[in-house]
Amino acid sequence: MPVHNADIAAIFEEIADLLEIQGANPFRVRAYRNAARTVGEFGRDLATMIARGQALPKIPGIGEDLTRKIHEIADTGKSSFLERLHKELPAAITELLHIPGLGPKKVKALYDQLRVDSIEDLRAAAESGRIRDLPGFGEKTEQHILEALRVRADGTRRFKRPVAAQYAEALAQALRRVPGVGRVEIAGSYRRCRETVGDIDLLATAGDSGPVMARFTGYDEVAEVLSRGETRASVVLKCGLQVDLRVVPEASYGAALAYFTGSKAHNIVLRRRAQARGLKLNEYGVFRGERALAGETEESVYAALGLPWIPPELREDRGEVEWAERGPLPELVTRADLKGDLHCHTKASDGANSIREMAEAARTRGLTYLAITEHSQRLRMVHGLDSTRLLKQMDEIDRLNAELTGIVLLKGIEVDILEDGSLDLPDDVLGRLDLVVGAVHGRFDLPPAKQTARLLKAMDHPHFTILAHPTTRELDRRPPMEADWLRVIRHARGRGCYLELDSQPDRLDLLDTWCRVAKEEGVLVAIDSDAHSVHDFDDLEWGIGQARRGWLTAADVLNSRGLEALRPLLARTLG
Ligand code: DGT
Ligand code: CA
Ligand code: CA
Repeated sequence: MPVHNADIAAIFEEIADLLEIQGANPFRVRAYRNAARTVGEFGRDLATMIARGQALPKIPGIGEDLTRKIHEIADTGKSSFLERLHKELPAAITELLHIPGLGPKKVKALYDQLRVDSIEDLRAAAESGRIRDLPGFGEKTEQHILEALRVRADGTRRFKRPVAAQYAEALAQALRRVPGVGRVEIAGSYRRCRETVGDIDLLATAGDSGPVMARFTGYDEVAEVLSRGETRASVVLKCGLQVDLRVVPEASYGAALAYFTGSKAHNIVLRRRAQARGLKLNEYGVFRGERALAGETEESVYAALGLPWIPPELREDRGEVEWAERGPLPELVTRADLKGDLHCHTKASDGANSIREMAEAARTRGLTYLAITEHSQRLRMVHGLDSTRLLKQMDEIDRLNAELTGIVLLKGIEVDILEDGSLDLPDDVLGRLDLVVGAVHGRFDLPPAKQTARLLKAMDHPHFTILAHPTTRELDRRPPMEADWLRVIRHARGRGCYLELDSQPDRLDLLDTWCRVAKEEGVLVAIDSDAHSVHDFDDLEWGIGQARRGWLTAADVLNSRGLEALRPLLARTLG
Protein backbone atom coordinates (compact mmCIF):
# COMPACT_ATOMS: atom_id res chain seq x y z
CA MET A 1 0.00 0.00 0.00
CA PRO A 2 1.62 3.27 -1.07
CA VAL A 3 1.70 6.01 1.57
CA HIS A 4 0.44 9.39 0.41
CA ASN A 5 0.86 12.83 1.90
CA ALA A 6 -2.75 12.61 3.02
CA ASP A 7 -1.93 9.50 5.07
CA ILE A 8 0.97 11.21 6.78
CA ALA A 9 -1.24 14.24 7.44
CA ALA A 10 -3.95 12.02 8.94
CA ILE A 11 -1.44 10.47 11.35
CA PHE A 12 -0.15 13.90 12.44
CA GLU A 13 -3.73 15.06 12.89
CA GLU A 14 -4.53 12.07 15.06
CA ILE A 15 -1.37 12.63 17.12
CA ALA A 16 -2.48 16.23 17.68
CA ASP A 17 -5.95 15.05 18.74
CA LEU A 18 -4.60 12.52 21.22
CA LEU A 19 -2.03 14.93 22.65
CA GLU A 20 -4.79 17.47 23.12
CA ILE A 21 -6.95 14.95 24.96
CA GLN A 22 -3.99 14.13 27.17
CA GLY A 23 -3.70 17.81 27.99
CA ALA A 24 -0.28 18.26 26.36
CA ASN A 25 1.37 21.61 25.79
CA PRO A 26 -0.83 23.54 23.31
CA PHE A 27 2.22 24.58 21.26
CA ARG A 28 3.12 20.97 20.73
CA VAL A 29 -0.43 20.17 19.66
CA ARG A 30 -0.38 23.13 17.28
CA ALA A 31 2.92 21.99 15.78
CA TYR A 32 1.39 18.64 14.76
CA ARG A 33 -1.73 20.31 13.39
CA ASN A 34 0.31 22.72 11.30
CA ALA A 35 2.50 19.88 10.09
CA ALA A 36 -0.61 17.93 9.09
CA ARG A 37 -1.84 20.84 7.00
CA THR A 38 1.54 21.56 5.44
CA VAL A 39 2.19 17.95 4.50
CA GLY A 40 -1.38 17.44 3.31
CA GLU A 41 -1.10 20.37 0.94
CA PHE A 42 2.47 19.72 -0.15
CA GLY A 43 2.74 19.49 -3.93
CA ARG A 44 4.98 16.45 -4.23
CA ASP A 45 4.53 12.98 -2.80
CA LEU A 46 6.97 12.75 0.12
CA ALA A 47 6.92 8.95 0.37
CA THR A 48 7.81 8.67 -3.32
CA MET A 49 10.75 11.04 -2.83
CA ILE A 50 11.92 9.01 0.14
CA ALA A 51 11.55 5.74 -1.77
CA ARG A 52 13.70 7.22 -4.54
CA GLY A 53 16.34 8.20 -2.01
CA GLN A 54 15.84 11.91 -2.57
CA ALA A 55 16.43 14.33 0.29
CA LEU A 56 13.26 15.95 1.55
CA PRO A 57 13.04 19.66 0.80
CA LYS A 58 13.05 22.18 3.64
CA ILE A 59 9.44 22.53 4.66
CA PRO A 60 8.54 25.36 7.02
CA GLY A 61 7.43 24.08 10.42
CA ILE A 62 8.83 20.59 9.83
CA GLY A 63 11.96 20.19 11.94
CA GLU A 64 14.24 17.26 12.54
CA ASP A 65 11.86 15.32 14.74
CA LEU A 66 8.91 15.58 12.35
CA THR A 67 11.15 14.72 9.41
CA ARG A 68 12.17 11.52 11.20
CA LYS A 69 8.50 10.69 11.76
CA ILE A 70 7.71 11.32 8.10
CA HIS A 71 10.45 8.88 7.15
CA GLU A 72 9.09 6.27 9.50
CA ILE A 73 5.53 6.64 8.19
CA ALA A 74 6.71 6.55 4.58
CA ASP A 75 8.68 3.36 5.23
CA THR A 76 6.22 1.48 7.43
CA GLY A 77 2.84 3.16 6.98
CA LYS A 78 2.75 3.63 10.76
CA SER A 79 4.05 5.87 13.53
CA SER A 80 5.40 4.27 16.70
CA PHE A 81 4.74 7.53 18.54
CA LEU A 82 1.05 7.38 17.60
CA GLU A 83 0.93 3.75 18.68
CA ARG A 84 2.38 4.71 22.04
CA LEU A 85 -0.26 7.41 22.46
CA HIS A 86 -2.92 4.84 21.61
CA LYS A 87 -1.66 2.64 24.42
CA GLU A 88 -1.77 5.51 26.90
CA LEU A 89 -5.45 6.24 26.25
CA PRO A 90 -8.52 3.99 26.18
CA ALA A 91 -8.81 2.38 22.75
CA ALA A 92 -12.27 3.79 22.16
CA ILE A 93 -11.03 7.38 22.29
CA THR A 94 -10.05 7.17 18.62
CA GLU A 95 -13.46 5.78 17.85
CA LEU A 96 -15.09 8.67 19.68
CA LEU A 97 -13.04 11.11 17.60
CA HIS A 98 -14.61 9.58 14.48
CA ILE A 99 -18.13 10.47 15.58
CA PRO A 100 -19.14 13.45 13.42
CA GLY A 101 -19.24 16.60 15.53
CA LEU A 102 -16.90 15.33 18.24
CA GLY A 103 -13.50 16.97 18.04
CA PRO A 104 -10.69 16.48 20.55
CA LYS A 105 -11.99 19.25 22.82
CA LYS A 106 -15.36 17.63 23.20
CA VAL A 107 -13.92 14.12 23.54
CA LYS A 108 -11.59 15.43 26.23
CA ALA A 109 -14.45 17.08 28.12
CA LEU A 110 -16.52 13.90 27.90
CA TYR A 111 -13.58 11.81 29.05
CA ASP A 112 -12.46 14.11 31.86
CA GLN A 113 -15.86 15.07 33.21
CA LEU A 114 -18.17 12.15 32.46
CA ARG A 115 -15.61 9.34 32.23
CA VAL A 116 -16.87 8.53 28.74
CA ASP A 117 -14.35 6.21 27.11
CA SER A 118 -16.48 4.00 24.89
CA ILE A 119 -19.28 4.32 22.35
CA GLU A 120 -21.65 2.65 24.84
CA ASP A 121 -20.77 5.22 27.52
CA LEU A 122 -21.35 7.99 25.02
CA ARG A 123 -24.76 6.65 24.09
CA ALA A 124 -25.75 6.18 27.72
CA ALA A 125 -24.60 9.69 28.64
CA ALA A 126 -26.49 11.23 25.71
CA GLU A 127 -29.66 9.24 26.34
CA SER A 128 -29.75 10.17 30.00
CA GLY A 129 -29.36 13.85 29.16
CA ARG A 130 -26.06 14.30 30.99
CA ILE A 131 -24.17 15.72 28.02
CA ARG A 132 -26.25 18.85 27.52
CA ASP A 133 -25.10 20.26 30.87
CA LEU A 134 -21.39 20.14 30.06
CA PRO A 135 -19.97 23.58 29.27
CA GLY A 136 -19.88 24.12 25.50
CA PHE A 137 -22.30 21.28 24.70
CA GLY A 138 -26.03 22.00 25.05
CA GLU A 139 -29.12 20.13 23.97
CA LYS A 140 -28.46 20.48 20.25
CA THR A 141 -25.05 18.85 20.49
CA GLU A 142 -26.55 16.03 22.50
CA GLN A 143 -29.15 15.48 19.76
CA HIS A 144 -26.41 15.51 17.10
CA ILE A 145 -24.46 12.90 19.01
CA LEU A 146 -27.51 10.65 19.26
CA GLU A 147 -28.21 11.09 15.57
CA ALA A 148 -24.58 10.32 14.67
CA LEU A 149 -24.76 7.17 16.78
CA ARG A 150 -27.92 6.11 14.95
CA VAL A 151 -26.33 6.64 11.52
CA ARG A 152 -23.28 4.75 12.70
CA ALA A 153 -25.42 1.85 13.91
CA ASP A 154 -27.27 1.34 10.66
CA GLY A 155 -25.06 2.77 8.01
CA THR A 156 -21.45 3.70 8.23
CA ARG A 157 -20.06 0.25 8.84
CA ARG A 158 -21.49 -0.89 5.53
CA PHE A 159 -19.43 -0.61 2.34
CA LYS A 160 -20.72 0.79 -0.90
CA ARG A 161 -20.99 -1.91 -3.51
CA PRO A 162 -18.34 -0.53 -5.90
CA VAL A 163 -15.85 -0.18 -3.03
CA ALA A 164 -16.54 -3.71 -1.81
CA ALA A 165 -16.26 -4.89 -5.43
CA GLN A 166 -12.63 -3.82 -5.74
CA TYR A 167 -11.57 -5.85 -2.73
CA ALA A 168 -13.90 -8.81 -3.16
CA GLU A 169 -13.26 -9.40 -6.85
CA ALA A 170 -9.49 -9.28 -6.39
CA LEU A 171 -9.64 -11.70 -3.48
CA ALA A 172 -11.97 -14.07 -5.33
CA GLN A 173 -9.57 -13.96 -8.28
CA ALA A 174 -6.64 -14.84 -6.00
CA LEU A 175 -8.54 -17.83 -4.62
CA ARG A 176 -9.45 -19.02 -8.11
CA ARG A 177 -5.76 -19.42 -8.83
CA VAL A 178 -5.19 -21.82 -5.94
CA PRO A 179 -4.52 -25.34 -7.28
CA GLY A 180 -7.36 -27.76 -6.59
CA VAL A 181 -9.99 -25.03 -6.27
CA GLY A 182 -13.04 -25.50 -8.45
CA ARG A 183 -15.42 -22.60 -8.25
CA VAL A 184 -15.20 -19.37 -6.30
CA GLU A 185 -18.26 -17.15 -6.08
CA ILE A 186 -19.13 -14.02 -4.13
CA ALA A 187 -22.49 -14.67 -2.47
CA GLY A 188 -24.44 -12.68 0.15
CA SER A 189 -25.83 -9.19 -0.33
CA TYR A 190 -23.08 -8.50 -2.84
CA ARG A 191 -24.51 -11.06 -5.24
CA ARG A 192 -27.99 -9.68 -4.63
CA CYS A 193 -26.62 -6.32 -5.82
CA ARG A 194 -27.48 -4.41 -2.68
CA GLU A 195 -26.18 -0.85 -2.80
CA THR A 196 -24.13 -1.47 0.35
CA VAL A 197 -22.79 -4.66 1.88
CA GLY A 198 -22.14 -5.44 5.53
CA ASP A 199 -19.55 -8.07 4.75
CA ILE A 200 -18.45 -10.29 1.88
CA ASP A 201 -19.47 -13.94 1.75
CA LEU A 202 -17.17 -16.05 -0.39
CA LEU A 203 -17.91 -19.58 -1.41
CA ALA A 204 -15.36 -21.98 -2.86
CA THR A 205 -15.35 -25.62 -3.85
CA ALA A 206 -12.36 -27.85 -3.26
CA GLY A 207 -11.75 -31.48 -2.43
CA ASP A 208 -9.14 -30.46 0.13
CA SER A 209 -9.91 -27.15 1.82
CA GLY A 210 -6.37 -26.68 3.21
CA PRO A 211 -4.66 -24.77 0.39
CA VAL A 212 -7.55 -22.36 -0.24
CA MET A 213 -7.90 -21.66 3.50
CA ALA A 214 -4.18 -20.98 3.74
CA ARG A 215 -4.27 -18.62 0.76
CA PHE A 216 -7.30 -16.83 2.23
CA THR A 217 -5.96 -16.23 5.72
CA GLY A 218 -2.52 -15.42 4.32
CA TYR A 219 -3.79 -12.94 1.70
CA ASP A 220 -1.70 -9.78 1.96
CA GLU A 221 -4.67 -7.43 2.41
CA VAL A 222 -5.74 -9.29 5.55
CA ALA A 223 -5.38 -7.25 8.74
CA GLU A 224 -6.80 -9.78 11.16
CA VAL A 225 -7.96 -13.40 11.09
CA LEU A 226 -11.11 -13.56 13.20
CA SER A 227 -11.57 -17.31 13.02
CA ARG A 228 -10.21 -20.23 11.11
CA GLY A 229 -11.67 -23.70 10.95
CA GLU A 230 -11.35 -26.52 8.49
CA THR A 231 -14.00 -25.29 6.03
CA ARG A 232 -14.82 -21.79 7.24
CA ALA A 233 -12.84 -18.72 8.11
CA SER A 234 -13.43 -15.03 8.66
CA VAL A 235 -10.96 -12.22 8.18
CA VAL A 236 -10.95 -8.44 8.29
CA LEU A 237 -9.15 -6.72 5.44
CA LYS A 238 -6.97 -3.67 6.01
CA CYS A 239 -9.76 -1.49 4.65
CA GLY A 240 -12.04 -2.74 7.46
CA LEU A 241 -14.16 -5.01 5.30
CA GLN A 242 -14.95 -8.40 6.82
CA VAL A 243 -14.86 -11.44 4.54
CA ASP A 244 -16.29 -14.86 5.36
CA LEU A 245 -15.19 -17.90 3.39
CA ARG A 246 -16.90 -21.25 3.21
CA VAL A 247 -15.37 -24.19 1.39
CA VAL A 248 -17.81 -26.90 0.31
CA PRO A 249 -17.63 -30.04 -1.81
CA GLU A 250 -18.74 -29.76 -5.43
CA ALA A 251 -21.92 -31.75 -4.71
CA SER A 252 -23.16 -29.06 -2.30
CA TYR A 253 -22.12 -26.05 -4.34
CA GLY A 254 -25.61 -25.02 -5.52
CA ALA A 255 -27.22 -25.47 -2.11
CA ALA A 256 -24.44 -23.56 -0.38
CA LEU A 257 -24.56 -20.80 -2.97
CA ALA A 258 -28.30 -20.44 -2.49
CA TYR A 259 -27.95 -20.49 1.28
CA PHE A 260 -25.17 -17.91 1.46
CA THR A 261 -26.68 -15.67 -1.16
CA GLY A 262 -29.73 -15.25 1.03
CA SER A 263 -31.39 -13.10 1.88
CA LYS A 264 -32.18 -14.56 5.24
CA ALA A 265 -35.86 -13.79 4.65
CA HIS A 266 -35.82 -15.50 1.25
CA ASN A 267 -34.08 -18.53 2.77
CA ILE A 268 -36.77 -18.82 5.40
CA VAL A 269 -39.51 -18.84 2.76
CA LEU A 270 -37.63 -21.59 0.89
CA ARG A 271 -37.07 -23.64 4.02
CA ARG A 272 -40.79 -23.49 4.95
CA ARG A 273 -41.65 -24.54 1.45
CA ALA A 274 -39.33 -27.52 1.71
CA GLN A 275 -40.84 -28.51 5.05
CA ALA A 276 -44.36 -28.30 3.63
CA ARG A 277 -43.25 -30.87 1.05
CA GLY A 278 -41.71 -33.18 3.60
CA LEU A 279 -38.21 -32.14 2.54
CA LYS A 280 -35.23 -30.75 4.35
CA LEU A 281 -33.29 -27.80 2.91
CA ASN A 282 -29.90 -26.69 4.19
CA GLU A 283 -26.55 -25.52 2.85
CA TYR A 284 -25.70 -29.09 1.78
CA GLY A 285 -28.71 -29.83 -0.36
CA VAL A 286 -32.38 -30.77 -0.50
CA PHE A 287 -33.08 -34.06 1.26
CA ARG A 288 -35.91 -36.52 1.62
CA GLY A 289 -34.89 -38.40 4.72
CA GLU A 290 -31.24 -39.20 4.16
CA ARG A 291 -31.46 -39.13 0.40
CA ALA A 292 -30.11 -36.03 -1.40
CA LEU A 293 -32.48 -34.85 -4.14
CA ALA A 294 -30.50 -31.80 -5.21
CA GLY A 295 -27.52 -29.66 -4.30
CA GLU A 296 -24.92 -29.37 -7.01
CA THR A 297 -26.54 -26.46 -8.82
CA GLU A 298 -28.88 -23.69 -7.67
CA GLU A 299 -31.28 -24.69 -10.45
CA SER A 300 -31.54 -28.20 -9.01
CA VAL A 301 -32.28 -26.83 -5.54
CA TYR A 302 -35.07 -24.55 -6.76
CA ALA A 303 -36.41 -27.30 -9.03
CA ALA A 304 -36.61 -29.72 -6.11
CA LEU A 305 -38.85 -27.16 -4.44
CA GLY A 306 -41.02 -26.87 -7.55
CA LEU A 307 -39.62 -23.48 -8.54
CA PRO A 308 -37.71 -21.97 -11.44
CA TRP A 309 -34.30 -20.46 -10.63
CA ILE A 310 -34.80 -17.03 -9.08
CA PRO A 311 -32.31 -14.27 -9.91
CA PRO A 312 -30.34 -13.22 -6.78
CA GLU A 313 -31.51 -9.58 -7.05
CA LEU A 314 -35.09 -10.73 -6.43
CA ARG A 315 -34.32 -12.83 -3.36
CA GLU A 316 -35.61 -10.42 -0.73
CA ASP A 317 -38.92 -12.04 0.18
CA ARG A 318 -40.82 -9.41 -1.75
CA GLY A 319 -43.21 -11.90 -3.29
CA GLU A 320 -40.70 -13.52 -5.66
CA VAL A 321 -41.49 -17.10 -4.62
CA GLU A 322 -45.25 -16.68 -4.99
CA TRP A 323 -44.66 -14.98 -8.33
CA ALA A 324 -42.39 -17.77 -9.56
CA GLU A 325 -45.02 -20.28 -8.58
CA ARG A 326 -47.67 -18.65 -10.73
CA GLY A 327 -45.66 -17.97 -13.86
CA PRO A 328 -42.39 -16.81 -15.34
CA LEU A 329 -40.40 -14.20 -13.43
CA PRO A 330 -39.62 -10.93 -15.23
CA GLU A 331 -36.63 -11.06 -17.52
CA LEU A 332 -34.53 -8.46 -15.75
CA VAL A 333 -32.85 -5.62 -17.62
CA THR A 334 -29.13 -5.99 -18.39
CA ARG A 335 -26.43 -3.50 -19.23
CA ALA A 336 -26.56 -4.68 -22.84
CA ASP A 337 -30.18 -3.50 -23.06
CA LEU A 338 -29.19 0.14 -22.64
CA LYS A 339 -29.07 1.91 -26.00
CA GLY A 340 -28.23 5.36 -24.73
CA ASP A 341 -27.78 7.62 -21.73
CA LEU A 342 -29.96 10.65 -20.99
CA HIS A 343 -27.97 12.51 -18.33
CA CYS A 344 -24.35 13.65 -18.37
CA HIS A 345 -22.18 16.72 -17.83
CA THR A 346 -19.22 18.23 -19.64
CA LYS A 347 -16.62 20.91 -18.96
CA ALA A 348 -19.31 23.50 -19.62
CA SER A 349 -20.66 22.90 -16.11
CA ASP A 350 -18.94 20.65 -13.55
CA GLY A 351 -17.79 17.81 -15.80
CA ALA A 352 -14.18 17.01 -16.66
CA ASN A 353 -14.37 16.29 -20.39
CA SER A 354 -15.51 17.93 -23.62
CA ILE A 355 -18.76 17.02 -25.37
CA ARG A 356 -16.81 15.20 -28.05
CA GLU A 357 -14.83 13.18 -25.51
CA MET A 358 -18.02 12.22 -23.69
CA ALA A 359 -19.69 11.21 -26.97
CA GLU A 360 -16.77 9.05 -28.02
CA ALA A 361 -16.52 7.38 -24.61
CA ALA A 362 -20.25 6.60 -24.66
CA ARG A 363 -19.94 5.15 -28.14
CA THR A 364 -17.02 2.95 -27.05
CA ARG A 365 -19.31 1.54 -24.36
CA GLY A 366 -21.94 0.56 -26.88
CA LEU A 367 -24.32 3.49 -26.45
CA THR A 368 -25.97 4.98 -29.53
CA TYR A 369 -27.18 8.28 -28.13
CA LEU A 370 -26.18 10.61 -25.34
CA ALA A 371 -28.04 13.58 -23.91
CA ILE A 372 -25.89 16.49 -22.75
CA THR A 373 -27.58 17.86 -19.63
CA GLU A 374 -25.59 20.55 -17.86
CA HIS A 375 -26.67 22.23 -14.67
CA SER A 376 -28.72 25.41 -15.02
CA GLN A 377 -27.88 28.97 -14.01
CA ARG A 378 -28.95 28.91 -10.36
CA LEU A 379 -26.16 26.46 -9.54
CA ARG A 380 -23.37 29.02 -9.84
CA MET A 381 -20.94 26.87 -7.90
CA VAL A 382 -20.87 24.38 -10.76
CA HIS A 383 -21.04 26.97 -13.57
CA GLY A 384 -24.68 26.28 -14.37
CA LEU A 385 -25.71 27.43 -17.86
CA ASP A 386 -27.89 30.47 -18.53
CA SER A 387 -29.97 30.77 -21.71
CA THR A 388 -27.17 32.31 -23.74
CA ARG A 389 -24.65 29.62 -22.92
CA LEU A 390 -27.22 26.88 -23.42
CA LEU A 391 -28.18 28.18 -26.87
CA LYS A 392 -24.50 28.29 -27.79
CA GLN A 393 -24.05 24.74 -26.62
CA MET A 394 -27.01 23.66 -28.74
CA ASP A 395 -25.24 25.04 -31.82
CA GLU A 396 -22.10 23.17 -30.83
CA ILE A 397 -24.11 19.95 -30.53
CA ASP A 398 -25.52 20.50 -34.03
CA ARG A 399 -22.00 20.86 -35.37
CA LEU A 400 -20.78 17.75 -33.55
CA ASN A 401 -23.74 15.68 -34.70
CA ALA A 402 -22.85 16.57 -38.28
CA GLU A 403 -19.38 15.08 -37.73
CA LEU A 404 -19.86 12.20 -35.33
CA THR A 405 -20.78 8.74 -36.52
CA GLY A 406 -22.19 5.88 -34.47
CA ILE A 407 -23.61 8.11 -31.77
CA VAL A 408 -26.17 10.91 -31.73
CA LEU A 409 -26.06 13.73 -29.20
CA LEU A 410 -29.33 14.95 -27.76
CA LYS A 411 -29.81 18.46 -26.44
CA GLY A 412 -30.87 18.59 -22.85
CA ILE A 413 -30.42 20.34 -19.53
CA GLU A 414 -30.50 19.31 -15.92
CA VAL A 415 -32.67 22.23 -14.96
CA ASP A 416 -33.01 23.15 -11.34
CA ILE A 417 -36.47 22.73 -9.84
CA LEU A 418 -36.87 25.86 -7.72
CA GLU A 419 -38.51 25.86 -4.33
CA ASP A 420 -41.92 26.73 -5.76
CA GLY A 421 -41.73 24.05 -8.46
CA SER A 422 -40.92 26.42 -11.32
CA LEU A 423 -37.93 25.72 -13.55
CA ASP A 424 -34.69 27.67 -13.61
CA LEU A 425 -34.73 28.61 -17.35
CA PRO A 426 -37.31 30.33 -19.57
CA ASP A 427 -39.92 28.25 -21.41
CA ASP A 428 -38.90 29.30 -24.90
CA VAL A 429 -35.36 27.99 -24.34
CA LEU A 430 -36.51 24.75 -22.70
CA GLY A 431 -38.89 24.22 -25.62
CA ARG A 432 -36.01 24.02 -28.05
CA LEU A 433 -34.36 21.06 -26.32
CA ASP A 434 -34.83 17.36 -27.08
CA LEU A 435 -35.47 16.69 -23.41
CA VAL A 436 -35.61 18.49 -20.09
CA VAL A 437 -34.22 16.65 -17.08
CA GLY A 438 -35.37 18.38 -13.90
CA ALA A 439 -33.76 17.99 -10.50
CA VAL A 440 -33.96 19.24 -6.96
CA HIS A 441 -30.65 20.58 -5.60
CA GLY A 442 -31.79 22.48 -2.55
CA ARG A 443 -34.53 22.81 0.05
CA PHE A 444 -34.54 19.06 0.61
CA ASP A 445 -36.25 19.68 3.93
CA LEU A 446 -39.59 21.13 2.85
CA PRO A 447 -42.60 19.65 4.63
CA PRO A 448 -43.77 16.58 2.68
CA ALA A 449 -46.93 18.22 1.32
CA LYS A 450 -44.93 21.18 0.00
CA GLN A 451 -42.22 18.94 -1.42
CA THR A 452 -44.83 16.87 -3.23
CA ALA A 453 -46.53 19.97 -4.62
CA ARG A 454 -43.14 21.27 -5.81
CA LEU A 455 -42.45 18.08 -7.78
CA LEU A 456 -45.96 17.86 -9.23
CA LYS A 457 -45.78 21.46 -10.38
CA ALA A 458 -42.42 20.87 -12.05
CA MET A 459 -43.90 17.96 -13.99
CA ASP A 460 -46.85 20.12 -15.02
CA HIS A 461 -44.40 22.17 -17.06
CA PRO A 462 -45.10 21.39 -20.73
CA HIS A 463 -41.45 20.70 -21.50
CA PHE A 464 -40.52 18.63 -18.44
CA THR A 465 -39.35 15.13 -19.43
CA ILE A 466 -37.45 13.27 -16.69
CA LEU A 467 -37.28 13.74 -12.91
CA ALA A 468 -33.60 13.18 -12.10
CA HIS A 469 -32.45 11.41 -8.91
CA PRO A 470 -35.98 11.81 -7.56
CA THR A 471 -35.51 11.40 -3.81
CA THR A 472 -32.07 13.17 -3.79
CA ARG A 473 -30.74 10.78 -1.17
CA GLU A 474 -26.98 10.30 -1.00
CA LEU A 475 -25.61 7.32 0.88
CA ASP A 476 -24.03 8.34 4.22
CA ARG A 477 -24.91 11.96 3.53
CA ARG A 478 -28.53 12.73 2.94
CA PRO A 479 -31.69 10.73 3.56
CA PRO A 480 -34.40 10.62 0.87
CA MET A 481 -36.56 13.73 0.75
CA GLU A 482 -39.94 13.28 2.29
CA ALA A 483 -42.76 13.42 -0.25
CA ASP A 484 -45.80 11.44 -1.33
CA TRP A 485 -43.85 9.34 -3.81
CA LEU A 486 -46.78 7.27 -4.96
CA ARG A 487 -48.54 10.47 -5.91
CA VAL A 488 -45.42 11.75 -7.67
CA ILE A 489 -45.18 8.52 -9.66
CA ARG A 490 -48.86 8.63 -10.62
CA HIS A 491 -48.52 12.25 -11.63
CA ALA A 492 -45.58 11.35 -13.86
CA ARG A 493 -47.80 8.78 -15.50
CA GLY A 494 -50.57 11.33 -16.01
CA ARG A 495 -48.23 13.96 -17.41
CA GLY A 496 -46.23 11.63 -19.67
CA CYS A 497 -43.01 12.16 -17.68
CA TYR A 498 -40.38 9.67 -16.60
CA LEU A 499 -38.33 9.00 -13.50
CA GLU A 500 -34.59 8.59 -13.46
CA LEU A 501 -32.49 5.95 -11.80
CA ASP A 502 -29.21 7.81 -11.34
CA SER A 503 -26.39 5.24 -11.39
CA GLN A 504 -23.84 7.14 -9.30
CA PRO A 505 -22.94 4.72 -6.49
CA ASP A 506 -23.81 7.30 -3.83
CA ARG A 507 -27.21 7.99 -5.31
CA LEU A 508 -28.69 4.87 -6.94
CA ASP A 509 -31.85 6.89 -6.89
CA LEU A 510 -34.64 5.87 -7.76
CA LEU A 511 -34.43 3.23 -5.03
CA ASP A 512 -35.30 -0.37 -5.86
CA THR A 513 -38.66 -0.45 -4.10
CA TRP A 514 -39.80 2.71 -5.92
CA CYS A 515 -38.58 1.30 -9.24
CA ARG A 516 -41.00 -1.52 -8.72
CA VAL A 517 -43.86 0.87 -7.96
CA ALA A 518 -43.00 2.90 -11.07
CA LYS A 519 -43.16 -0.29 -13.12
CA GLU A 520 -46.51 -1.26 -11.63
CA GLU A 521 -47.85 2.23 -12.29
CA GLY A 522 -46.64 2.17 -15.90
CA VAL A 523 -43.97 4.86 -15.59
CA LEU A 524 -40.78 4.21 -17.53
CA VAL A 525 -37.47 4.61 -15.73
CA ALA A 526 -34.39 6.14 -17.38
CA ILE A 527 -31.21 4.44 -16.14
CA ASP A 528 -28.64 7.22 -16.48
CA SER A 529 -24.97 7.57 -15.62
CA ASP A 530 -25.07 11.26 -14.60
CA ALA A 531 -21.48 11.04 -15.83
CA HIS A 532 -19.12 13.89 -14.98
CA SER A 533 -16.19 12.30 -16.80
CA VAL A 534 -15.60 9.66 -19.45
CA HIS A 535 -15.01 7.00 -16.78
CA ASP A 536 -18.38 7.48 -15.15
CA PHE A 537 -20.26 5.64 -17.88
CA ASP A 538 -19.05 2.50 -16.13
CA ASP A 539 -21.35 3.44 -13.24
CA LEU A 540 -24.29 2.28 -15.36
CA GLU A 541 -23.50 -1.20 -14.07
CA TRP A 542 -24.47 -0.15 -10.53
CA GLY A 543 -27.69 1.40 -11.78
CA ILE A 544 -28.53 -1.83 -13.57
CA GLY A 545 -28.10 -3.74 -10.30
CA GLN A 546 -30.54 -1.41 -8.54
CA ALA A 547 -33.00 -1.64 -11.47
CA ARG A 548 -32.90 -5.43 -11.36
CA ARG A 549 -33.63 -5.31 -7.63
CA GLY A 550 -36.62 -3.19 -8.63
CA TRP A 551 -37.87 -5.96 -10.96
CA LEU A 552 -37.37 -3.82 -14.08
CA THR A 553 -37.23 -5.44 -17.50
CA ALA A 554 -35.92 -3.79 -20.67
CA ALA A 555 -39.49 -2.82 -21.53
CA ASP A 556 -39.74 -0.82 -18.28
CA VAL A 557 -36.64 1.22 -19.12
CA LEU A 558 -36.91 4.35 -21.25
CA ASN A 559 -33.38 4.21 -22.67
CA SER A 560 -33.60 0.57 -23.68
CA ARG A 561 -35.32 2.00 -26.73
CA GLY A 562 -33.37 2.83 -29.84
CA LEU A 563 -33.35 6.49 -30.86
CA GLU A 564 -36.23 6.12 -33.33
CA ALA A 565 -38.51 4.65 -30.68
CA LEU A 566 -37.24 7.10 -28.07
CA ARG A 567 -37.94 10.33 -29.93
CA PRO A 568 -41.74 10.16 -29.84
CA LEU A 569 -41.55 9.27 -26.13
CA LEU A 570 -39.52 12.41 -25.43
CA ALA A 571 -41.88 14.66 -27.39
CA ARG A 572 -44.46 15.76 -24.85
CA THR A 573 -47.78 16.28 -26.53
CA LEU A 574 -49.39 17.16 -23.24
CA GLY A 575 -49.39 20.69 -22.12
P1 DGT B 1 -24.95 -8.00 4.67
O1 DGT B 1 -23.68 -8.77 4.82
O2 DGT B 1 -25.41 -7.40 5.93
O3 DGT B 1 -24.90 -6.99 3.58
O4 DGT B 1 -26.12 -9.03 4.25
P2 DGT B 1 -26.03 -10.56 3.82
O5 DGT B 1 -27.34 -10.90 3.22
O6 DGT B 1 -24.83 -10.81 2.98
O7 DGT B 1 -25.97 -11.31 5.21
P3 DGT B 1 -24.84 -12.15 5.93
O8 DGT B 1 -23.47 -11.81 5.46
O9 DGT B 1 -25.12 -12.01 7.38
O10 DGT B 1 -25.17 -13.65 5.56
C1 DGT B 1 -25.05 -14.12 4.23
C2 DGT B 1 -26.20 -15.01 3.91
O11 DGT B 1 -26.15 -16.18 4.72
C3 DGT B 1 -27.55 -14.40 4.21
O12 DGT B 1 -28.02 -13.58 3.17
C4 DGT B 1 -28.38 -15.62 4.39
C5 DGT B 1 -27.46 -16.62 5.03
N1 DGT B 1 -27.69 -16.61 6.48
C6 DGT B 1 -26.89 -16.09 7.42
N2 DGT B 1 -27.40 -16.28 8.64
C7 DGT B 1 -28.56 -16.96 8.46
C8 DGT B 1 -29.58 -17.44 9.35
O13 DGT B 1 -29.50 -17.30 10.56
N3 DGT B 1 -30.64 -18.08 8.78
C9 DGT B 1 -30.76 -18.24 7.43
N4 DGT B 1 -31.81 -18.87 6.92
N5 DGT B 1 -29.83 -17.80 6.58
C10 DGT B 1 -28.75 -17.15 7.09
CA1 CA C 1 -22.69 -10.43 3.67
CA1 CA D 1 -21.37 -12.84 6.31
